[in-house]
Amino acid sequence: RRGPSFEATHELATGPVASPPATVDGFVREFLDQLNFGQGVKLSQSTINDQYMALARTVRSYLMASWLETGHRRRKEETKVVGYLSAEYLLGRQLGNNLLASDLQDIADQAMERCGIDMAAVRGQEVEPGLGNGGLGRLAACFVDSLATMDVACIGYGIRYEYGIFRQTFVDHRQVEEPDSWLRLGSPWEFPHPERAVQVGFAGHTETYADEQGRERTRWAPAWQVRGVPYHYMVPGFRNGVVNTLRLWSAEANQAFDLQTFNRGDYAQASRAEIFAENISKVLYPDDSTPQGKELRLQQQYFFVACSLRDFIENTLPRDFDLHRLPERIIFQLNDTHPVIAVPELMRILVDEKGFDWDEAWGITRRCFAYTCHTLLPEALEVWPVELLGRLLPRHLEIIYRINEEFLLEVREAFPGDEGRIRRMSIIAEQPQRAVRMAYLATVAGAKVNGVAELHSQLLRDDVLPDFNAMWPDKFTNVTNGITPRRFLRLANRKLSSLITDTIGDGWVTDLDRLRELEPYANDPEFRRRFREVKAANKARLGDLLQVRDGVELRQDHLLDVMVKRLHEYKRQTLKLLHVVSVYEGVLSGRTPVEQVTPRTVLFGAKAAPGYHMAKEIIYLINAVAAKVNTDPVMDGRLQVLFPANYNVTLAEKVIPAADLSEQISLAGKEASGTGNMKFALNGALTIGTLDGANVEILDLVGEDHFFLFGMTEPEVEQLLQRGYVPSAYYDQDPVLKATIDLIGSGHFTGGDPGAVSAVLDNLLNHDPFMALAGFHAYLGAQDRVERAYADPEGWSRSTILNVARCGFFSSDRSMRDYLDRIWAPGQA
Ligand code: OX2
Repeated sequence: RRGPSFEATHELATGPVASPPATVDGFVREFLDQLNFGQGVKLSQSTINDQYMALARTVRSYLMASWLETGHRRRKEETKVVGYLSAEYLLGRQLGNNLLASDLQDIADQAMERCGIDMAAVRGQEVEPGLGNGGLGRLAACFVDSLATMDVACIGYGIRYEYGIFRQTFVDHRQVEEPDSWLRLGSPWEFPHPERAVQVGFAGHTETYADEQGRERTRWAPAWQVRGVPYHYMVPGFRNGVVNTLRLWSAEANQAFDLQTFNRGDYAQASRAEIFAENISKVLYPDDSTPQGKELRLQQQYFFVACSLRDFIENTLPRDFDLHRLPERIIFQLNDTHPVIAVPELMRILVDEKGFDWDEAWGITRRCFAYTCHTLLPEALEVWPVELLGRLLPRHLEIIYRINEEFLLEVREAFPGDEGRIRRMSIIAEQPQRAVRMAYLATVAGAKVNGVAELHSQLLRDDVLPDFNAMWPDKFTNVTNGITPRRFLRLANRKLSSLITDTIGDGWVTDLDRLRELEPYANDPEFRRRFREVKAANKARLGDLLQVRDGVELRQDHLLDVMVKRLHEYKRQTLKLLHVVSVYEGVLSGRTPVEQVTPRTVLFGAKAAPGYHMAKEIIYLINAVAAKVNTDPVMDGRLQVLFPANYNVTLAEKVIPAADLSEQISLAGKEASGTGNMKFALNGALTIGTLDGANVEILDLVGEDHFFLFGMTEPEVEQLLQRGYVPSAYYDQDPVLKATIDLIGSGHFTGGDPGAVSAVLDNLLNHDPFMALAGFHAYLGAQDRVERAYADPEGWSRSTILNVARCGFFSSDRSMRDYLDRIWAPGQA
C-alpha cells in the first residue's frame, strides 16, 4: 500500500486516467503504439499473434480509465461486495466481448481495415480461457458479466489454471485428450500482481497456548506453504463505464529451486518444491457434476479460498476495519461445494488470528456465506474423508468438528429424542468411512441455500436436504439460472440482434423482458421472412466454419437438430442416438420409404470426463453411427450426423444461433437447471424436452404449442422406480426399439464387431439408470410432432419468434436481481 512520493502533485497521483480518443484515428494510433512499444515490431513485420496481442492491449487501454475509476469509487463508497467464490469460470473469448462492452466494434473494424489487417483472422487467434467444465463455470462467467452491467460491486475469485479443460480430438472414433495450453502465446487480458501475493499453509499440526489474558488459544503450524499470486482480469459492464475485477490465483513456490542441490548437479531434485507448489494451479479437474476426491483437488480448493479471504480481509477492506462488521461489507457466494472450506477458514482467521470468541466468530461467519447447490445426484455431493482433511488441514478439521458439535446441540434442542435425525444431519458421515459432507457444512453455515431452477430447488428441499428444510425452512430459496444476453445474443447472433433492434430498439440488451414487444411480430409475414433469413445466414456461417474447422459439410437445406452439452448418462445422449438409428433402421429395413424422411442433420458436441468410461463408450458409438449413416447411400443424404470435436464456448457461439431444434432430454429430476436450453430458445430454436430443470420454466413461458414436450414427470420416474424398472421389457415389447437396438448390436456400425458396442448396450438393456428405453416411444412421438411442425415454415417461424419474445426472463441480469433481493440483501448485514 505505497502511495505516491511527496513530489507528485495531487492531480498527477489521483486524477482521472486518459483514454485514447474513441475515433478510428485514435484507435489506429493506440494500436500502432501497442504494436511498436508493446510487441516491439513494426506493422509490416508483425505476425497475426502480434496483431492480436496489440489489439487486445488497445481494447484494454480504452477500458482502463473505467477500471481504475470503478475501483476508486468502490473504495470510497464502502459498499457491500459480492465475493463470488468459484473454482471455475468458463469465460470464452475476451476480445469480442470487450469490444462490445466498450462500444468499439465498428471503430476497431475500420481501424484494422485501415492497417490492412484481416480482423476475422486476428479474432481467430484468441484461445479461449477454458477454466471450467460446463454449465457451472459458464454460469459464473455470465453472473460476473451481469453484475458489472448492473454496477454491483463484485470480485470474482477463482483459480488461474495453467491448463484449462482438455482439448478433445477423436482418433478412430474415440476421444483423446490433449492439454489445453491456453497461455502458450501470451495472455494479454491478465494483470499479474506478484507484489500482492499471499501465503497459504498446508498440513503440519495445531497447538494450544495461553494468551496474555490467560485464555486458551489454538494456533496452526503448517508444514509447508505456497505463494498465491493474483492475476486480475477486467470484467466490463455493457457500455456503462463500469469495470469489475476477476481475481484468479496462481500457485508458486516460495523458493524457486534449491541452489545447493542445483550446484551439485541434481537438477530434478533442486526443482522439486517448485514443481510441487505449481502443481496446485496447474490443471482444471475435468469432471462435470461429479466430485473428484483427490488430495490435489482439496489443495486447489483450500488454496484459492485461503488466498481470497486473505486478500479481502487484509488488502481490500480499509486497514483499521472492525471485523465485527464484516457481514456489512461482504457476502461470499459459494458456487457449489468446491469453495466450502472457506467456512472453517474464516472461523480460523477470526478465532485464531484475530482473537474473537468462538460464538462471536460463528455469528459473523453465518452471515458472510450463502450456498448455491447445482446438482441433485446424491453421488455428486462432495465428501472429504476425515483422514485426508485432517492431514492436509488439521486446524480446519478441528473447527469443523466443533461446528458440528454445536450444530447437533441445536438439532437436539429443536427435535428432542430424535437420534435418527441427528445421525442423518451430522456434518460428519460415518459410513462407508468417516467423512465431511461439504453440502451439509455449507447449509449449516450459509445464511441462504439456493437451487438453480424451481423444480431443482423444490427437490433440494424435499429429497436432498429435507431435514435441514424442516429445521430452517426460511433458509431455502430458489434462483433460476440465467445467461448473459450480451454474449449469447448480441455478440453471438449479430444478425438477429440487428433485426430485433430495428424492430423494438436496443433497450433489450440490458432489459431482456423488452423482447416481449416482439410478440405481435410473430403474426407479421414480413418479419417472419426476415427471421428465417437470419437463421439461414447463421446456418451458412456455421457451415463455413465446420468446413474449415472439421472438414465436414453442413447441409443447408436440413433441419438442424442440436445436442451440445457435457457427455453424461443422465443427459441421455444415447436416447438421441437411438432416435437417429431408428430413422436409419426404418429406411434400411424398408419400413419407411426414404422420401418420407425429413432431411435432418443431428449435431452433437460433448466432452466426456477422461475417467468416465461409459461416457467415452457413448462417444465412440456416436462417431461410429455417424460414419455409417453419413455414407450409406440408402439414406440418400437425408440424415447426417456431425460430431465436431472440442465443443467449447467459441463453437457454441456459432452453433446455437444456427440451430432449429434444441435437445433437452435429460431424465426428469436429474438436470438441476441447464443453461444451454435457455441459449437455444433465446436464439430462435424450438425445444424438444422433458419436464426437467429450467425446461419446466421455459415451457411455462413459451406455452405448450411452441415446445415439444415428452416423457415422464419426476414423480412418475419415482413411481416407476418403486414398481421396479425393467428396461428389457421395453425392448421386448416395442418392435421399433428392438430393431434399433438389434441393429446396433449386430455390429453394423462397428465393422461387424458387436463387442465394440456391448458395454453401452448391456448397460441399456440390463440397468439403464436413466430410463432411456422407457423414454424411447414418447421421444419418437415428439420427434414426429417436430417434423410435422417443421413442414409448415410459417407456423414454425411463428413459434420460434414467440420463443425469443417470451424468454427474456432467462437473462442473468434477472438472476442477479433475484440474488440481490433474496440472498445478498445489499446494504443490510
Ligand atoms: C451444472 C448442472 O448440471 C446444470 O444443470 C446447471 O445448469 C449448471 O450446473 C449451472 O447451475 N456441476 N455442474 C453442474 O452442477 C455441478 C455440480
